[in-house]
Amino acid sequence: MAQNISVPDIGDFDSVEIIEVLIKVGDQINKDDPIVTLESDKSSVEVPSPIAGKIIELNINVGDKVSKGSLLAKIEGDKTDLKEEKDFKKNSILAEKKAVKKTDTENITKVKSVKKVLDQSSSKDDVDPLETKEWIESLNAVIENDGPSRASYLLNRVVSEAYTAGLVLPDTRTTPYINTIPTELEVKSPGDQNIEKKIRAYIRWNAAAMVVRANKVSSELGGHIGTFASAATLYDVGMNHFWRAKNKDFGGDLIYFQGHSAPGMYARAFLEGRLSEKQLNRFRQEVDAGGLSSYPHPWLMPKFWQFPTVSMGLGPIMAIYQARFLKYLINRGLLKDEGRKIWVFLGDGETDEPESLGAISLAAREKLDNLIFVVNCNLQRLDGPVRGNGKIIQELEGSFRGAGWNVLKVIWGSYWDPLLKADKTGLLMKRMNEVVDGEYQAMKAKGGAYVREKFFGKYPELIELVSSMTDNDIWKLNRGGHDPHKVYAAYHAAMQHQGSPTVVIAKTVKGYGMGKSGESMNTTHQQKKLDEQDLLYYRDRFNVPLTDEQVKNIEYYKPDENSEEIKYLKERRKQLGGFIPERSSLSKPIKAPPKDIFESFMKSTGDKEMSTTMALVRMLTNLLRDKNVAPRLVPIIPDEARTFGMEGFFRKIGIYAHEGQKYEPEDSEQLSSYKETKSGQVLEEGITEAGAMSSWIAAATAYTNHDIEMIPVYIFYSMFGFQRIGDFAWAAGDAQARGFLIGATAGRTTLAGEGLQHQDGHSHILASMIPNCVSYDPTFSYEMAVIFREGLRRMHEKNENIFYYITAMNENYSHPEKPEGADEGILKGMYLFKENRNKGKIKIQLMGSGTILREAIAAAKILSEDYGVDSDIWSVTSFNELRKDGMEVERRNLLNPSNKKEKSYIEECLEKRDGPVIAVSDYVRSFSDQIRPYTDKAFYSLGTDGFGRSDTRKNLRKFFEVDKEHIVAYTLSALAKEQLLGSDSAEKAFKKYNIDKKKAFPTKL
Ligand SMILES: Cc1ncc(C[n+]2csc(CCOP(=O)(O)OP(=O)(O)O)c2C)c(N)n1
Ligand SMILES: [Mg+2]
Repeated sequence: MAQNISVPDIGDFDSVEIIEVLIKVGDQINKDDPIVTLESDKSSVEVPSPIAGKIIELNINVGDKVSKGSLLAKIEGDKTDLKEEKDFKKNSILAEKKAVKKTDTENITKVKSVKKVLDQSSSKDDVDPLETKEWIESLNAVIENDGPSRASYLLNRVVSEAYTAGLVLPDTRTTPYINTIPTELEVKSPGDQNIEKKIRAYIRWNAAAMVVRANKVSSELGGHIGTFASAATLYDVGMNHFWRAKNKDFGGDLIYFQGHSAPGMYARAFLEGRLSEKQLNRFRQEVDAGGLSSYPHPWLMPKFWQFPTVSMGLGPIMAIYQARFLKYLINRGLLKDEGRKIWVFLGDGETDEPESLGAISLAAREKLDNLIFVVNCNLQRLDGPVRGNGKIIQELEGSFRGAGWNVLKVIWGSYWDPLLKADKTGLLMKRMNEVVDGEYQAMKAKGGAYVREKFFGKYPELIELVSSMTDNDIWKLNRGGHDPHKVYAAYHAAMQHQGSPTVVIAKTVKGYGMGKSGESMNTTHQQKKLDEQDLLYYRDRFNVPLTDEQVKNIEYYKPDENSEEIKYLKERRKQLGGFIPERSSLSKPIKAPPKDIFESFMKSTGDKEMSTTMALVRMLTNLLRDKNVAPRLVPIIPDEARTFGMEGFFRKIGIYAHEGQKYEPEDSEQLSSYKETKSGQVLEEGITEAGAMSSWIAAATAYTNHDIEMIPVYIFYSMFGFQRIGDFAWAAGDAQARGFLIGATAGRTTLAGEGLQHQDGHSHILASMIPNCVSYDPTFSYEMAVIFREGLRRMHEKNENIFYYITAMNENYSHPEKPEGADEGILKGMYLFKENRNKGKIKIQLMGSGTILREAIAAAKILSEDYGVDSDIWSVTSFNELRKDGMEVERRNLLNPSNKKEKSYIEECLEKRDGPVIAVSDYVRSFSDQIRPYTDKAFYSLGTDGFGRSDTRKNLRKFFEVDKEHIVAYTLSALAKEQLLGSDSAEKAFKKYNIDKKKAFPTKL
């Protein structure tokens, strides 16, 4: 049966133009295949076919204007699809809902086992201990007879009833200051504790020795001993028992190591035989190849480190979005679900960074049970305690529990177990709760007698509790993070947990084992030298089998390859699939799309006006029709899709939502309706630039972390780009990200009304600082197309480790046809756009970038017609790329004084051309000034230095003196300075254009 295909509800638009017809009569098409592309003044959107079938009539042409209801074509539907279509909307929503229901029930956290509640003896607040006892006995009876789930249900019901009755409920954000997992329920480690202890001792020793040796070479080199000393057990348990490496059978767990614990990872790799003694001796001496980087830097050690973490705060948030991106890949069917985990190590001080905790609610909301944080709470930062007056572990527990995480506190080691069991008064737990971190820190610096007096001494019952213990026994009472049993139990529980992310909050001692030279002391963080006595102490503390002489020589310790320790360590890693960390990539390149996908952008748009943002969105729409590229595109938008005219993507490829869509969207009848789906492709990130950038980094490094090449395109307000997330962009360079960053609404005067905080006149300068960031400021759609196509080829087909920053504007204008042979220049950074040869006596070289090129083109016309000044107009697509070339060539010339001088690309372009250079852009002058050294011509630059402000484009360009009138007047003045023209022309022009010479320089306004 034939069916009409009409224009659906397209929102507020009427009479929109058809810019592409994508079908012809006789075509057999699938449901949702695009029929035509419509374009309003702001965005373009495809109209999909409602059913599958054969096109039997076509009723429109390119250029026609259509509105809602206009007939586009007729289709003879395949039978099954006709019915399908009717039920389509209903079904898709229902299906998503069903899927959600299923996962919801799956995710109900099962209470597996629980120990019985102990009847702790009464506290002073207990007015009726007998009654309390009865309540506790009832609870125990339920646990025993009906199981823990029933007990939990009853408690929750009682609490709800109490709330409705107006009772003030207890604060449940935090739990008592003891381990979350009761001793009876701890899963025991299957490892050989004796051997593991020895291995850990050697790693500790070698890590410290490596830092000390480096500082013997030069005290400039630095390094940290105290951090890894506090975290050694936390890492070792993971390495020996939990973290599975990437290999041909498994994708691998991803571990974000705390930046300044790097020495410990090198020390382990040394025992594993992956790093040599020679390499350890080159810690922090990297300039000649073969050294070890100070911190995890994939750029410097590309086969070892995976994640740059040392700028504190970036690791945690990047890891959250990494875990989310892993689920995205799985839900989109691009990766199989292998139960891979993302582990993230961070310091307790590091949690001060807003980025560290800023996305934890997202992790819970997205049910990222593939994510495990380990916060090493050594109670110290750099200068001193983290919260001397408070308790960081409790504070973090509150934040994470509040956000919906599974929290596992690992506070006390096994030596405390008998004491806690014997504490019939409840006073031990009370004391644990009341001591603040500053005191806990001091106790570990001052010894057993001090702990007896200050900790247990507060209550006679507690003094009694430890009366049979020596001071040494008391000193040995360990903290949870140093107890491999407790750590193992927590990691095991974290691995099993489903439905939410887990945080293991472990209590440790900074500088553990360093004794008087830096255990739990405020100066520990900076400690990088240990004298002979300290080293001997450290050796003895961990029983490292080295002679005094060897200790004095700071020798490393590595047992024989056949020793039980090395055999054990290697066997453990073999069982877990290989070594960690290790960086590799098995991804396949994506074949670059055929030329014709971009061909339409090479032609003139005629009278039709559009912005480069629109052109880019159209390119992306076209790319979504390419079978190689389409599934790999990851459009990332920080809730500005409508600003950039990208709402057409919602319906077309869906917004990723792990729970699908549980509601019918308000605009469900419209073509661009807000469609959330589990297999959605768009990452609609909400208002978080840090989050969106973290998503981009996850996608941009998927080629190494997931062995799949992805093409992330993150589009943002350019002003909220590099200057907001500059540190992430730097880390992205380190991580060798591949993808596109699009600074939209770019340029200081192009984004008119928005004002000072929105108008970007410097993002390109910031981009230029990142060595592997390639950046462009194109003016015309064909430039954008050439640049984007080359980006796809270089990054995703040729696998170059670079990323692109491209600015796009929202100013509408018509676009000319690509000049013959311009491609090479567009990519190198400049090409001759036009020559004005009207037999003028004087010549200038006029350079422009972004929309200000258009002012230059207009100025050239005036100069030619009114003043007889001829010009060569250069479209500069990238001052940044030109500078890179200029610098390199200049250096080569300086290194080879006896060779013939090599020419930079700028020189090649300009050498046979006359006249001074006038360079203009919508950015600060230093942007165009960058190329000044690479030409011997007189050089004048105009730019938008100063704070922006809201006004019309015309007024803003006048204010910043980059409009055509200023370009004309300043050019005439420059020609006067160069003695190529009398000064009267310039003076007349200043008058003619009402240029106020008394106006202050814009940076002062
Ligand atoms: C963004 C950032 N700011 C400052 C530093 C310098 N820094 C390195 S370690 C450190 C203290 C870290 O304390 P914590 O997170 O508690 O780690 P610990 O060494 O105690 O495990 C500081 C301030 C940094 N690396 N990154
Ligand atoms: Mg700390």
